[in-house]
Amino acid sequence: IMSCVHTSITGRAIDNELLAVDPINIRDFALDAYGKVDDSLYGGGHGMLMMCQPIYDAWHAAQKKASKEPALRTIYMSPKGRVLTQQKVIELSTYKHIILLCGHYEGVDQRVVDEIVDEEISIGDYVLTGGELPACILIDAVARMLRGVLPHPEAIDDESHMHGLLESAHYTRPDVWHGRRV
Ligand code: 4G0
Repeated sequence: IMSCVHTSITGRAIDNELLAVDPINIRDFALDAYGKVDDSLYGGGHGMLMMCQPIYDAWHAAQKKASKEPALRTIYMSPKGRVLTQQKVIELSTYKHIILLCGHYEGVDQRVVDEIVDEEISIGDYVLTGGELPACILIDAVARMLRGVLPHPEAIDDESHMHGLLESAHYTRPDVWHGRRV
């Protein structure tokens, strides 16, 4: 599911060691033989939730991998979070390490969220089956803000210029196409 980050500009950033993405499978931290990481809702109700223990153990493993210093930020990809903005993307691009927690089903037991998560981020007001695609989107948006990732960095960094690019139409050759002039 995370293979998209290895394509195109983010793929080249990974090859050039400007960016590293290291997925950790929470199922590997299950204690039983079946790899059980989910359970039914406490007190009843439909749906499944991800359990505290496998997530907490996976988070510890991620922190250990993120060099000796602790990861600077743990972000939970959740439709309940604040919607991602370019300003937030720029802020996140200043962190050396980010742990992205991706839940499935109805999300994650709130106690482990309270224990490990610094910030809850959404990519938009809709629900997906898991947080991995939102994580890929956050990774892509942050990656393009890192020095050396974009071939023409003058096209990004200052926001006024970015707004200019978003607001006006742009053209390339040929100067007439399907009867439409540049
Ligand atoms: C946490 C993020 C995670 C809670 C994740 C679902 C959309 C987004 C998940 C839930 C996600 C987003 C409460 C259903 C996993 N879907 N918009 N799915 N609930 O960023």
